Amino acid sequence: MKANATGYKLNISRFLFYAVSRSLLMALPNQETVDYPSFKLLIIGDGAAGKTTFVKRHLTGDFKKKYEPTIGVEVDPLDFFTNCGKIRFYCWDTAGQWQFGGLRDGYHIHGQCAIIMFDVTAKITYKNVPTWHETLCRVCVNIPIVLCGNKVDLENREVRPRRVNFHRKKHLQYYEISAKSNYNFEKPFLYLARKLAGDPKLHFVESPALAPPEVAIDLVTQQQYEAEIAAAAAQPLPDDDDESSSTR
Ligand SMILES: Nc1nc2c(ncn2[C@@H]2O[C@H](COP(=O)(O)OP(=O)(O)O)[C@@H](O)[C@H]2O)c(=O)[nH]1
Ligand SMILES: [Mg+2]
Repeated sequence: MKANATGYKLNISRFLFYAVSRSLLMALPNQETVDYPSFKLLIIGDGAAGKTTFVKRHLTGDFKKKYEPTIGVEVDPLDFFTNCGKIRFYCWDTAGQWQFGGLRDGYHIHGQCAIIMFDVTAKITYKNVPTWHETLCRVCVNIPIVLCGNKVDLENREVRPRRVNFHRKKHLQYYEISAKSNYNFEKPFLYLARKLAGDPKLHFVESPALAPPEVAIDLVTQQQYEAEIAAAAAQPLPDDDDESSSTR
């Protein structure tokens, strides 16, 4: 981000210094680093939730990705253009071999923000969200986190929108997404960018180049789901701790 006529608040300057000075910790050793704010973004969640598909929608990131076979991780640098300049998320995406044994703490270390993804058509992937969250929070204390329910383009939904409560208990942001249709692709990144910059008004001024949608989403149904989520948010949290116990 470069200073311009509008000037920035002190917290933005601190944010710039902090973000740039740490950039070497978040890219892989053989990976390009840049002189604008960059953040290590952890993408976690059950296998087949759609994490890799999601990250690869961003075409520039996919082009610049690096794979580290020894730790089984791929890091895709995703750039976004904001009203304060460029911001980069180094997206750490695990290869499948860790799915069953859990992730090592080394993967999480220096994580500055995270996306926890589940598949709305597979209830078990939502049920496992608390475990992913707990593992993450053991290493990364107080980082901004977005919960994403992916594959909302599919009709065989198992996790009803109003049953998604975990984010409310833990003060995370929640978005419904469909990686294959690009639905809400930018929302998680915008939320994280605003939190990291400490500027709730930060906005994107240019859309990133995305892969063309592979499927269409039924927007009328999805709007009903979004309304259901908004209505549920206005209700007290249900008492039962097992938020995935029912899909109805
Ligand atoms: N219909 C649909 N399928 C998806 C979507 N995202 C991912 N998939 C499919 O789900 C499967 C698992 O995706 P992948 O990205 O490999 O999951 P990962 O293990 O979490 O990285 C693949 O067959 C993807 O094509 C989506 O938004 N909609
Ligand atoms: Mg994957």
